[in-house]
Amino acid sequence: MDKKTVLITGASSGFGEACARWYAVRGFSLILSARRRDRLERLAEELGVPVHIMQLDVRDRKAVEKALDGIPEDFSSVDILVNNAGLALGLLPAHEADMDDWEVMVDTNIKGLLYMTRKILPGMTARRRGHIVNMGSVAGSWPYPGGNAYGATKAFVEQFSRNLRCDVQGTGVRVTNIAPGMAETEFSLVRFKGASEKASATYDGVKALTAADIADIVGWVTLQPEHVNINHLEVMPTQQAWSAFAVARE
Ligand code: NDP
Ligand code: 8X3
Repeated sequence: MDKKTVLITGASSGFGEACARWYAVRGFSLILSARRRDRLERLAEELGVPVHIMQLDVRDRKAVEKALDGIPEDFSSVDILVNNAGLALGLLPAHEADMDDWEVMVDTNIKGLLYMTRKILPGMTARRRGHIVNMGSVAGSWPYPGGNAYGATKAFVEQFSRNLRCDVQGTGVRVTNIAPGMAETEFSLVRFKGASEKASATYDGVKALTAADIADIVGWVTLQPEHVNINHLEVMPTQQAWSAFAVARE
C-alpha cells in the first residue's frame, strides 16, 4: 500500500487527536484541523510524520474552501477524511434550551461536515479511491432527555453517511458512520461550558470509552481491504446500555 494522507477535523483534542496519533504511528501523512492552532502545533511536533496544519472553524464555509484549496501538493491527495469536529452544548429540555447552542451544533456537526465532504469528495471519486469516516453518535439513533438538537445533528450524520454511500457506489470510495457512546474526552467539559465538576461527574463510576479506543476503531475500519465497507459501527462502554421507555404517570 502507498503511503496515505489522512485529513482529521477536530484534531486538537479527544478522538481527533487520538486518531492523529494512531495514523502517525503507522506512517501516514496528516492534515490536522481545528480552531486551536497551538494545540495542533504541539501535537505535530510529537508525531514524527509530515503534518500540514489547517487552523479552521468548520462553520466558516469560505474558510473551509480556502483552506482545502490551499493544501500543499504533497498532501493534496486525501485518502481518508475523518469528519470528527463536533460538539454538544447543553443538556436542557427543548423548551428551555438555548437557541444559540442549537445553531452552533447545527452549523458545526451538520454544515461543517457538509463543507468538508463536498470539497474532498470529488478528488476521491476522480482517483477512484478514498474513505470518509463520519463521527456520529449513539445519540443519532437513541433518544435521551436533553439530547434534542445534538442527537438530531448526529441522526443527520448517520443518514447522510448512508446516502453518500449510495451516491459513490461504483467509484471505489468508502463511507462509514462511527457511533460511539460515552467516551471521556473534553466533550462534557464543552457540553457543560467549562463546568469541570459537572463534566467529570458524567463519568463517575463508569469505565468510559477512551479516545484511544475510538482511534483504534477508526483506524481498523479504514485499513480493511478495499472491497470491505463498514457502513455503521456503534460502540458503547460495557457499563452503558439502553433504557426502558419512560412513562409519565398521573
Ligand atoms: P472534544 O471536545 O475532546 O473534541 C472536539 C474537537 O472538535 C476539538 O478538536 C475541537 O477543536 C473540534 N471542534 C469543535 N468545534 C469546532 C469548529 N467549529 N471548527 C473546528 N473544529 C471544531 O470531543 P470528542 O473528541 O469527544 O468529540 C469528537 C466528536 O465525537 C464530536 O463530533 C462528538 O460529537 C463525537 N462524539 C463524542 C462522544 C463522547 O462521548 N465523547 C460520543 C459520540 C460522539 P477546537 O476547539 O480546537 O476547534
Ligand atoms: C456523545 C454521547 O450519549 O453524550 O455523542 O450523546 S452522548
